[in-house]
Amino acid sequence: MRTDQVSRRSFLKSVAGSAAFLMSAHTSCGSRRKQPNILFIFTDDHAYQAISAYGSNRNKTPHIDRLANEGVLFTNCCVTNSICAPSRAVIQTGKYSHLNGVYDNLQEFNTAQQTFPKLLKTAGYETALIGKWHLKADPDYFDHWQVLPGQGHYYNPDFRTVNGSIREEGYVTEIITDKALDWLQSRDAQKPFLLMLQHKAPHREWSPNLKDINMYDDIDMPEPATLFDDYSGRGSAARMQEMEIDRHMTLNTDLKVWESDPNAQEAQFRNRLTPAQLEKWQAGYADENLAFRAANPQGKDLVRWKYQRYVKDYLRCIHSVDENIGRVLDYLDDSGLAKNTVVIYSSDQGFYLGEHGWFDKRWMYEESFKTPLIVRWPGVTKPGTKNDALVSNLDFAETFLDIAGVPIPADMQGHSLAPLLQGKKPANWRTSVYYHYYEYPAVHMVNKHEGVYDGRYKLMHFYELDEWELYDLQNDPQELRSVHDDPAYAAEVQRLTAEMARLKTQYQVPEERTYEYGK
Ligand code: SGN
Ligand code: CA
Repeated sequence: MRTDQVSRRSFLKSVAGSAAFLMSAHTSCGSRRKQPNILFIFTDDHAYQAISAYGSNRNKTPHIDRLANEGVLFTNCCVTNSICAPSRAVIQTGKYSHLNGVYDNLQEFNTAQQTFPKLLKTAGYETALIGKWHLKADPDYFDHWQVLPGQGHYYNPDFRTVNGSIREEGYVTEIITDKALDWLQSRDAQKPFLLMLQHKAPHREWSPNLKDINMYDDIDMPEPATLFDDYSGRGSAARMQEMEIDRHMTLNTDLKVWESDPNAQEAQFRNRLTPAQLEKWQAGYADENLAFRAANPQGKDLVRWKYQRYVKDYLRCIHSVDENIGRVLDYLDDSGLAKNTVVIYSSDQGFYLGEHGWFDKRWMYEESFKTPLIVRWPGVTKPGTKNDALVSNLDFAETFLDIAGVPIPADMQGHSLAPLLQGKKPANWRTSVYYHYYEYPAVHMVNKHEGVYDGRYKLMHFYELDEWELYDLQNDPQELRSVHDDPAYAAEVQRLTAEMARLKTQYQVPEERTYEYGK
């Protein structure tokens, strides 16, 4: 069969598939209802391991948990490409990287293409984007936008606006929340709204709100079981990476120990922090840093110290995210908006909090492949539900359109989650997901790979190394031993290889691999 026939067939199939979903979804959440508001609260690098509703053994997130208690928590939300800008482009378009054009963090998003906020706007929604955007081009298809330049800053952040750049004094998570609340109060109350409230936190270098800088000082955070992983059961990619707490996390910038040159660390803050802020920041770390220098830990002890400092700063950032989500939820209650507002909490991807000795993301391994997803849809979601269906950030755009009663374009590649949110799992719900990470050779040096996951098995292909890995998550939830070459798993390898080929046809993944980083 010619490739154009294959793609035409799969196109027709996907049109038929979407139509079926549309019909079922629209008869139940239909356009006769008042269009609900959509509040999408999004963070950057929030590991599900750091949410108490997901079972964190390290912190409490009462406000995020409140959403879970009042809505649905998804335990199997997979990203298509575990990195920031690509994830955001997938969410805007409902399409994989090879179709939306953003394979890595360097590429600019083509804002001329179809996005779900544009479709909602056409359907009468007032739309706003506040916070981290990371897709370079002005997001001027929103009615209102104020975004951080690039990664943005934690302290006294700048914002890109229609009127140029402005600097705000304070802590970024609070300021983004303030701006979101201001917009909610000043929007056109006659229209339903879409608000994308997108935090910078808890991105590297994990700088806390100064008021929280000493939170957790007196406790030891539990260490993950794989903190000292030796990668012996996996392929060479796991040994080639550069994201180890031990070898790649810096004492100075990442861990705020201004060791040899006391001014080096301060220098980057001096331009941003007011003298009063700088004093608090230095005082916050001073005692621990002194003790660290006196003890001068080495080897595993040093890794342990670094882990503690890292994860505490990370969790301090999460504390502020959670607290500010609480402010927004209170505002929804007080203003009467809560009952007609769907609130979604998610992150651009997961993150390593010392699992496998790592920080960062990128891999198809669990911690970075799975992202938090919690949805509260008053009157629709059953409070306190957990849903283990295979869902994806590929589905977000379709879901938001469906919630609004707006037709889902046939070229979007995911499926509306509306039936799942209503407690009904369609009989033909997907049974596998396709993954593809591209950004290499780049920071953290994670090799390109693609793969397929079916809820139990994960097949991964590091194609430039020509190495395959297979994990049986039921027997090996931490993914410590690839069973790809174990004859006992030959049938699974064969089945999943065929399944990946099928998914690549369905998603129109080009056969030829032309992507090159930086080109
Ligand atoms: C920066 C970070 C990296 C991180 C990328 C991408 N280094 O380069 O650790 O992987 O961003 O992050 S830093 O020292 O500058 O913080 S992403 O979330 O934007 O994809
Ligand atoms: Ca990110």
